[in-house]
Amino acid sequence: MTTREIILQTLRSTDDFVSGELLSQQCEISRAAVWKQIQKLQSEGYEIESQHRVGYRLVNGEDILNQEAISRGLPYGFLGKKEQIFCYEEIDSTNLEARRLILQGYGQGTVIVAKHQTAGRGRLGRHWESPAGTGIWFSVILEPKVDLQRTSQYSFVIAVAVAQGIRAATGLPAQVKWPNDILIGGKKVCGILLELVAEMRQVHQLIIGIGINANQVQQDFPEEMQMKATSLAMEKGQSVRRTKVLCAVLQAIEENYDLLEEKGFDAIREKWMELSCVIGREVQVIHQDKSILNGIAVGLANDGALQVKTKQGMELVTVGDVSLRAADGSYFLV
Ligand code: BT5
Repeated sequence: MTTREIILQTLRSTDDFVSGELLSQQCEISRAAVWKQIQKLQSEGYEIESQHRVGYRLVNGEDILNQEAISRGLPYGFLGKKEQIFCYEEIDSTNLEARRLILQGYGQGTVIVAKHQTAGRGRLGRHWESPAGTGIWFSVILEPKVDLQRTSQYSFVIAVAVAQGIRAATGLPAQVKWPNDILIGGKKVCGILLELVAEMRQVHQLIIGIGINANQVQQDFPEEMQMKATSLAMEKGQSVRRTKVLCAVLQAIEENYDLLEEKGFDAIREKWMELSCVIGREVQVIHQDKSILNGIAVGLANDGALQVKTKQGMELVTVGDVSLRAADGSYFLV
């Protein structure tokens, strides 16, 4: 291990201060040399607090979203190999960057992360709030060997993975809402945007854009969003380590991607149903600002359509946004 690695490992092992003396003994270098290494780490973005006569402390642990920290947090697999992780301070949209990287030859497993998006996008050209430093804004490029019809199944793979990743990293009860929003306590904590690079019937790449609200406080959201949006920190009551959440989600994407290939959509559907906040609930489906359907959500079809039991019979919903009926009888669209 290099000196740098020993210092980082020691700082990471505790939330408390570590004395310069201890670090100098462990690295077998002088305390002045330790201080130099600390300054170098700080210049790379590690937030290290130093206190005279006390020592050094890594603030907010791993919350630095860089290539090294992310690749270290991932088990060896096809997703996020070190040379396929791109991190930006600021970018227009990680999905747009994914497109540009595809033109340069990048593919399966590439991960693009930005601390700030200037043109973050939702579905149907909607705007996605992506302020600097507080969220986890990223895209993943996948190249599944499937025809166009089956690609929608991947949006459920991703929704399940994001909910599981958030649960694993934070313990928060994240739920999925059709088609692929992630909610906690009925508020949106994450949105997913799936885009295709395809020809006629053949899918070349899936670009999966994921925006997770991590450390925002309520006032960080525009006023009109404050009732509907939340962040992991708001739910947890303390800030979260973005790298930890990101790595947990990436790991879950890989596991569920493999699960779909090995066991088929039934296995994913089962998990989605367990994590869903719509199944068994009265829902209203809104499309182009109009309510098109009311009924009880009962399941998920093979193509990802939501099965809704209405007075007229079973309907399959393939477009639109789902709102849930609240106790007072009103419908609430997140
Ligand atoms: C989505 O769209 O939920 C997909 C969002 C995907 C964002 C990621 S970030 C990384 C990648 N790069 C991108 O450019 N995009 C992806 P949709 O279901 O259309 O929801 C959009 C609506 O959610 C907006 O009209 C707002 O009402 C609301 N919204 C916007 N920003 C939000 C935020 N940060 N948190 C919660 N709600 C938000």
